[in-house]
Amino acid sequence: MSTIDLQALIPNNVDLADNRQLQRALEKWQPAFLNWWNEMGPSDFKANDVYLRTAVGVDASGWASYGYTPMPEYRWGIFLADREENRKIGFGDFMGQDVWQDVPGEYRSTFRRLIVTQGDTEPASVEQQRLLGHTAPSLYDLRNLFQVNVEEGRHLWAMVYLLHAHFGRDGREEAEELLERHSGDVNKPRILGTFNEPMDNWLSFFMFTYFTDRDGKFQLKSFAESAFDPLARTTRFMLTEEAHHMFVGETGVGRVIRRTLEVMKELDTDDVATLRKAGVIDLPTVQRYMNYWFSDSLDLFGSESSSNAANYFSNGIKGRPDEARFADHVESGTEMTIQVPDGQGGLRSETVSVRNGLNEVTRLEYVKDCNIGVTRWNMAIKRAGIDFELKLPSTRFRREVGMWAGVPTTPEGTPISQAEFDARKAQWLPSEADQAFVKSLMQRVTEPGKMAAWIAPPDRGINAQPVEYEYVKL
Ligand code: BYC
Ligand code: FE
Ligand code: FE
Repeated sequence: MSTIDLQALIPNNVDLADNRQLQRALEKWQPAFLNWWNEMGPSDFKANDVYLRTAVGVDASGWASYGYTPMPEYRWGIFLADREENRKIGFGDFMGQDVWQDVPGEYRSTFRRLIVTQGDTEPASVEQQRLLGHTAPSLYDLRNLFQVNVEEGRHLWAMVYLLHAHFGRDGREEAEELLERHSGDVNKPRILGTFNEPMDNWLSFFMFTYFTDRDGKFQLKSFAESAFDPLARTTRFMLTEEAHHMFVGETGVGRVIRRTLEVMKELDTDDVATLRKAGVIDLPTVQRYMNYWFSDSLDLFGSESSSNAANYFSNGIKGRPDEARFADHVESGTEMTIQVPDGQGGLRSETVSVRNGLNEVTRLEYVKDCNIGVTRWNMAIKRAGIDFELKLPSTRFRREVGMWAGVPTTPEGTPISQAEFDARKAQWLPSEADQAFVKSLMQRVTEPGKMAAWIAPPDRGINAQPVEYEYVKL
């Protein structure tokens, strides 16, 4: 097991104290990070005590400690999962060889770009969510928002550690730039599309943590297979934190639905205007927000056919999520079929090598995982005796990256004309009126245990505390 230094300026289990040069470089980056947190992180609430969990180790049982902390004093640390003795590369052309403790020169720029792309999303999400604290539907939710935010901050530290430790001066420059690009900034935007989308309401926050943090899960799982062992170990530990982010999303959307169902039964209606007047979010609107964030997140997997993806896999840089579950770990000469637009308003099948199709393989695994929560939400709707079913749209719907980019389709994935898409868009995606309505519900609730009228209380509190616990001391 690795030794854990919690007293250090930067808590870590990577023996930072033994590498003075690296330690100094990271200690120099630390004030820049804190400065970024203060300027671009959660707006206000800096002095408030928040009931947060902090990573203090990597043991499955006791990795987290809970307690009150003002966010700027959170102990952002560097934690890698324990090293696996004799770990071998599990896929691609170097399958079976020893994993790498350092980056081979020929893959340096590829690794750097991937680590920077991953790192960029972490602070980007904090920036996107910075104003949400002002409209939290409860103290419980406020705490969860801040928990997600500080952990995304730690995920940035995880990537910055790799950049500093393995990429020399280039890595240090990239680490600085990670604090200089900003979500939605016209001159210096974040790298990936979704992370520049504005977020001004909690329904979007829950959809984002359900769908977009889940892209994080799948990308991190792919990195957890990497031949570059420090990357694999870093991302393995990040995944333990990630689970909570998706929990916030799944239970958040679930609670919105539960509250709507209560009012639908109480008033015995599914009339949208009546429900909105009663202050809850009608199910068709939930569906439209789901369509929006799901399709946005699909783009994050890249193009259906990608020579980049083939290169990552062949060279052991990035595997498939849970690589061990696949039968063939080399995929040399194997093929798969993808659906592409035929350019005449229809679709046709195209054969590509599995290596080129890996983004699509990962995307389809992701869709399966997304469906688990949707099924649970539908079960609640069914139990309430209401005839309505939420449904993920086709992976062809509203894409901006890949083969289907810019091809208008119905949510079922049937290609249609732009004119038809524009005419029906308000049925499928949040309209301005939907957005204005959802935003109008966003009023903060600060009494412990109390919830805004549009969301049901959670089943239980955090870390065995009651729901009425004072999760944030305002
Ligand atoms: N937006 O060959 P292609 C998370 C670029 S979320 C803009 O298909 P590839 C989190 C692409 O870079 C997880 N550009 O792409 C969640 C390429 O550019 P170049 C984040 C895009 O390389 C919530 C070109 O288009 N982690 O952790 O096969 C809260 C051709 O594309 C986009 C990662 O993404 C896009 N959506 O795959 C907090 C992992 N998609 O090379 C955190 C690291 C593609 O032509 N990234 N492009 O200049 C990767 O593994 C890959 O870059 C991608 C793309 C999977 C994203
Ligand atoms: Fe993250
Ligand atoms: Fe996350």
